[in-house]
Amino acid sequence: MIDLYTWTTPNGRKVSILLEELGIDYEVHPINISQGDQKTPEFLKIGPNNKIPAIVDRDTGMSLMESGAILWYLADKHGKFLPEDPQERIKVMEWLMWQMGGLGPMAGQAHHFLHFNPDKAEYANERYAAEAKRLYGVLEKQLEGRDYICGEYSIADMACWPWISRHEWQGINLVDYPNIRAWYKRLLARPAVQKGYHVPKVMGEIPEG
Ligand SMILES: N[C@@H](CCC(=O)N[C@@H](CS)C(=O)NCC(=O)O)C(=O)O
Repeated sequence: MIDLYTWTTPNGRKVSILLEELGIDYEVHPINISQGDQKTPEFLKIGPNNKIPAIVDRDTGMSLMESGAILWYLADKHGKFLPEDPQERIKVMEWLMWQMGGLGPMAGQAHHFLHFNPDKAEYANERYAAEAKRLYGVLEKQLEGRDYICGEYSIADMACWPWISRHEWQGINLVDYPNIRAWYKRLLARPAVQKGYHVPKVMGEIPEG
């Protein structure tokens, strides 16, 4: 049994999507980051960086923060969505790191400047719009001739997909990225992705792409 501390954001949804894909029991603990729940002493014992997501594995008592580490831990523990072959495995790590260090942080900044604070900081608007386009270009190329980012469906796809679901906030039209659009819809068709997206609560329709 996994305790999942999460909210309605891309980083949280990565983990709920994987938990749904694994089909394992988990209990959701909503951490409303708009109200500051992530800064309470109780939460900080589990997530010392005051950010969601975080988990506690009741089998071991271990707590874990950072969505990339959580995805890796759960996939490794259950032997799914992570290849056994060492070279294929490290390619999944490579794209997981690309999401954690590139797509997530840059798209997150694009949300702040382009979606929440538009037309107030020209330099930042241009910088993050251009960086979003660059990153989409990288992913578009990687998906050429592949159904999934590393060939087989893996935690690299689950890490990237919730960020791509917010493409409109990043000034991106998926029509301009046909490989990403087809991949986006491929994942959207999966019941576990739809269910995981709506954890801890429904926030409207999932963008269709
Ligand atoms: N690198 C972290 C980033 C987590 C993160 O940025 N979480 C955001 C929501 S998506 C958050 O909890 N923000 C609350 C805050 O910064 O106070 C991860 O991937 O887990």
